[in-house]
Amino acid sequence: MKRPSHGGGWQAIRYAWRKGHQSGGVWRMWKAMRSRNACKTCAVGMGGQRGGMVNESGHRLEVCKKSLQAMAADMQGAISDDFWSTYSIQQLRAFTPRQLETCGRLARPVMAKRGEGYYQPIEWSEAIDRITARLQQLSADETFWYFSGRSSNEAGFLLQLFARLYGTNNVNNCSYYCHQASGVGLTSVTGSGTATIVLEDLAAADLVFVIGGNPPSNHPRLMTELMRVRRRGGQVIVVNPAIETGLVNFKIPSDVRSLLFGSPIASLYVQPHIGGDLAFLYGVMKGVLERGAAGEEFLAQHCEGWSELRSKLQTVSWEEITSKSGVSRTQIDQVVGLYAKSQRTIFSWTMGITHHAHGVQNVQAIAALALMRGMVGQPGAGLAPIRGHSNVQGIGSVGVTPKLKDAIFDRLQSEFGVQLPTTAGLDTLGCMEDSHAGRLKFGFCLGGNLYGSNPDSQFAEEALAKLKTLIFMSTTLNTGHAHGLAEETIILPVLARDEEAEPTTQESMFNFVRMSDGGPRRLPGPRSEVEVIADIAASVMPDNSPIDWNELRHTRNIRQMIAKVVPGWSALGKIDETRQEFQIEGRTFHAPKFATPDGKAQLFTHDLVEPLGGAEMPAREGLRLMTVRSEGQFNTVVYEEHDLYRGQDRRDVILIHPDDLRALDVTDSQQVTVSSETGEMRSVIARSYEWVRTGSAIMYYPEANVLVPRSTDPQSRTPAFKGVVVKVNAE
Ligand SMILES: Nc1nc2c(c(=O)[nH]1)N[C@H]1C(S)=C(S)[C@@H](COP(=O)(O)OP(=O)(O)OC[C@H]3O[C@@H](n4cnc5c(=O)[nH]c(N)nc54)[C@H](O)[C@@H]3O)O[C@H]1N2
Ligand SMILES: Nc1nc2c(c(=O)[nH]1)N[C@H]1C(S)=C(S)[C@@H](COP(=O)(O)OP(=O)(O)OC[C@H]3O[C@@H](n4cnc5c(=O)[nH]c(N)nc54)[C@H](O)[C@@H]3O)O[C@H]1N2
Ligand SMILES: [Mo]
Repeated sequence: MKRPSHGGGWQAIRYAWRKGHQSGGVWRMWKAMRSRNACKTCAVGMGGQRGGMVNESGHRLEVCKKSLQAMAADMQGAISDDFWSTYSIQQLRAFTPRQLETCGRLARPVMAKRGEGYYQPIEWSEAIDRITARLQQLSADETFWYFSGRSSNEAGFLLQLFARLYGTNNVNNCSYYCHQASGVGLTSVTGSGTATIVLEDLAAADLVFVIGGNPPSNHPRLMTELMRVRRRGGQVIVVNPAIETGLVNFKIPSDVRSLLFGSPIASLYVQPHIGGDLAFLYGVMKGVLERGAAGEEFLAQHCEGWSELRSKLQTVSWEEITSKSGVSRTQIDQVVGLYAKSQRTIFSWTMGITHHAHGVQNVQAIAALALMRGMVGQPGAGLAPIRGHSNVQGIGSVGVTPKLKDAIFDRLQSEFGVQLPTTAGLDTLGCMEDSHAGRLKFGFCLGGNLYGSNPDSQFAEEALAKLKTLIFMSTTLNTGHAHGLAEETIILPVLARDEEAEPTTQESMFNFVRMSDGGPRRLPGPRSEVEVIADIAASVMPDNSPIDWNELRHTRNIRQMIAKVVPGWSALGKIDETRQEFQIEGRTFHAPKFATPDGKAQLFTHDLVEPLGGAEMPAREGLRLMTVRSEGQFNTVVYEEHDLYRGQDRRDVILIHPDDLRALDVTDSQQVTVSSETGEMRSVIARSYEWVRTGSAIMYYPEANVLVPRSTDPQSRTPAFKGVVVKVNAE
């Protein structure tokens, strides 16, 4: 398979037609895509109020392959009852992620008991009775509650409320494996953990940094904005150890000129070492300082910590910067040149920044670089972590975190007369570790694939196997349902957000909360997430609860509660009448007044991190591995085995620079064993890949999680999914 010269284009449009036909006709798909429901994939923030396939700032029609894939998956037929007696769990374990996803929609509750070898369909009432009995036997801190960012604000709020009234703070969401470092980093700097800008700001920026992300595949709608920046004569600087096709040239399907001729995206492409961003960012800061381009007045008036940072920049040597970053002085100077000229710069980043043991430091350094030239706190400039799951931000806002914000905690207690637990709650990896140690007995997963998304797959499987009971609320099958089983595992089939009888709400990455209308159910079996959670809660706490769980079977009543307790969300109380989306107060900074106690932004100073294994590690001793998504997957859900933009026809590959392959004495497409301190993968195909920098290698997640150690960033507890040292040996 050849690597294409551009991303997007006709292939995306052809794909849309094909998917349309597969899901019962192009018209059926068109209607589903145009319904007023927030997009199911990334969090760039589409749809809802404005109808599907329209972007957040305007009314422009956008085509995104990912949302078509997610939609087509939800439009599949039901898994039939005889499926469960035909395929044993052993057989399901041999299914690929793609095969599991395409088995169809989950339509009946099923249960697997260890030793029986098969899942068996059970009635809803039996499922709820069993869950109730288990919870009544356990003490609350023997349980944990994991949430993926696919569910609604209402389902998230309700389940965390139940878990806390049951008595535990072991409540967390997939953000701990994703943007937690952005949340922690940004909060430490601006006092608020999310983007400081709105989508319109991108239309005013003259320079955009895209650091550690692959938006052509993962946030395709952002590509339109990047194209426009270039068309206006602005610049885009990409920082990524790998050259991603679509970041060089992209054909935007909804733009005729771009579709025909392609749009250049990166004006400058910087390839640091994996993990070399911190040193690179310090290099740019040092360059800005030396050039006299620092905004001294802004720094004095609106920031704390400048004198420490300035002396660090004065003393750190260029030699240390270039060796630890892997970026030449000449290239750093080019970046400094573009940045020093810019009036309005936006810094965006994703997992290449957060999936490191120094993820928070990376984010603080990006923010410091921005603040150095006053690029936070004015329109058209700012900080934008590009979020993952479509509602991961909302789930966090409404309280799905181990520690509730003080304001939510206080208001819940005072407004509703409830008693909340004060014990420390566990984060996601903490739950896995405590399960492994036998301290936890019961897990509840609202969506997601906890097994598949974890580092150290072997450990994850063992940890979940030690649980007595594991409950999933899911729409389709994934590897977790085959590999991550407890003594007793129950899967409850739920509706997707566009099939809900009642509206739900989601929050976009730019802090807009909007309503999804829901829609007609496609299958008779699955139930609404909110109804199921309310039923379980009512059954576990029948009489002695100050909360009327039956009332909370209706999403409108949950919204009333959220509006009362979550700061900045009061407009949610009126959204059923107004249907008006709203922006959460206090998060966008268009003036340099920050949400910190003194209103100033905080600058942090760091020691530069040495790339794993040392900057000069020879290939024979090890390669730095990043585990990434392909064009055809959404997290642990794989829709296509090939990776279009990287020109790969299969997933069991490791992409290595040709110079490193030569040093390893391995030829293109030869079989190799890849090993790390954590695990080993045999029969991997080594591919010669000139677009990754030497010393680095690429493999696909979730399969490569066998190799990823459980080392985390101490500040955010995010695993270093992009910081793994592996050895590659020919077989
Ligand atoms: N189609 C699709 N869309 C998605 C998802 C999906 O799986 N599929 N997932 C959603 C979710 S939950 C998320 S979090 C986002 C993820 O969006 P991304 O962060 O774009 O996803 P990854 O595939 O993890 O890509 C990481 C990128 O970082 C680069 N990188 C790796 N290590 C480093 C490093 O040390 N420094 C720098 N500068 N770059 C590095 C890689 O080369 C790659 O281009 O996408 C969301 N959208
Ligand atoms: N090695 C490595 N590991 C990683 C990453 C990496 O880059 N490298 N990325 C990390 C990141 S950024 C993330 S966000 C996590 C992802 O972690 P998770 O969110 O846990 O995983 P997903 O694969 O997105 O979960 C998909 C499943 O959600 C269910 N689902 C889909 N829609 C709905 C719905 O509407 N309701 C409910 N209840 N269920 C639904 C389906 O059953 C589907 O199989 O993985 C992390 N793990
Ligand atoms: Mo994510």
